[in-house]
Amino acid sequence: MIIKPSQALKPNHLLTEADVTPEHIYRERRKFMQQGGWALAGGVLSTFAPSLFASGLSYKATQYGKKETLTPEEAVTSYNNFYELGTGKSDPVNNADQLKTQDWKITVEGHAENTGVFALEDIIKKQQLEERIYRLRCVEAWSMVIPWVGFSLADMLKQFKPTSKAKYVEFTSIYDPKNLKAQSSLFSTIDWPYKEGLRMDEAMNELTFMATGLYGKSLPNQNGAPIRLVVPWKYGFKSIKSIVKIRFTDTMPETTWSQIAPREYGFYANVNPNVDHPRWSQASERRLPTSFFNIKKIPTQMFNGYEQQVAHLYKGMDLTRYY
Ligand SMILES: Nc1nc2c(c(=O)[nH]1)N[C@H]1C(S)=C(S)[C@@H](COP(=O)(O)O)O[C@H]1N2
Ligand SMILES: [Mo]
Repeated sequence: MIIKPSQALKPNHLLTEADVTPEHIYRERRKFMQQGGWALAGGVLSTFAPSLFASGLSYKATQYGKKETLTPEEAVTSYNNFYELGTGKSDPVNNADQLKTQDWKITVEGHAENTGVFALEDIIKKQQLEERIYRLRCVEAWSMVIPWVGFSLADMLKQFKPTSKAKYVEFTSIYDPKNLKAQSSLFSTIDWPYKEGLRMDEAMNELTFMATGLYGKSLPNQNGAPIRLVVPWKYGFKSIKSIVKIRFTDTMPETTWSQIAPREYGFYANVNPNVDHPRWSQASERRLPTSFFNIKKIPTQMFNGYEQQVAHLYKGMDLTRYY
């Protein structure tokens, strides 16, 4: 979580124009699917469809983020924070095959009626996939706009029937030190596995999302395959990747970054241009992809621009204290 000045200003050499999926092509593909292209492909073009659309997911469009300019897919999938795969921004894509996602299971524990170990596919098949375009604002002061595919966390949590004792929900990422080299390193800052949490009302907010895909395809490993949280009004570290456990609790769970540096990273971590990180300002952000000639600094918005949907959750709370 430390931005070295050299890193902040370095041109991202990975992001040449040629590498990037032109947005108009993506938009056309998306329009095609929304207009029933899938049915057509299945019926008329069945011999061509598998090769053309093999990696495509079927999902419904939504209004979320429709007016945003998307961050190119190449940037979304090659500039990542995923410390299980290394601390450098390009480590996750380079070490992506260390993450083994076959036969993924999610353990559900705590204050709920329907607890146990569930195969991921059994959880997903009860959900209708949809696309939502959200801004992602990292606490390090860069941001992206990402077209996620997934479903609302509220809909998923309802499957487990949380009881009235459930005040918080805790999420845990994969722990696999045999394959994830960073987890067996003696020099890691993180006490593995990575953990995050939300208050129950935050978890049940309509914006809170579970992503299983992006840009119309299954999640790449470096983005937190096979399933990760997306909480668009909070700093990116809350959006925990590669989730293997969900626990309903009556007390506030410990979370990875607030354990490492409690003065710098709180439990709430709401995007807030008026509350600076102790070591840097949060008033503005770099919208990726940037280049040496174009840093694209934009002002940071309260709750990352989702104030209307979430401000009520924090009424009466001093946001300089509950950061
Ligand atoms: N398990 C896990 N989840 C994680 C992280 C991590 O290191 N490990 N990094 C977080 C941070 S700091 C950010 S900004 C986002 C980045 O998501 P992206 O790489 O898909 O853009 O993932 C978050 N989720
Ligand atoms: Mo982040």
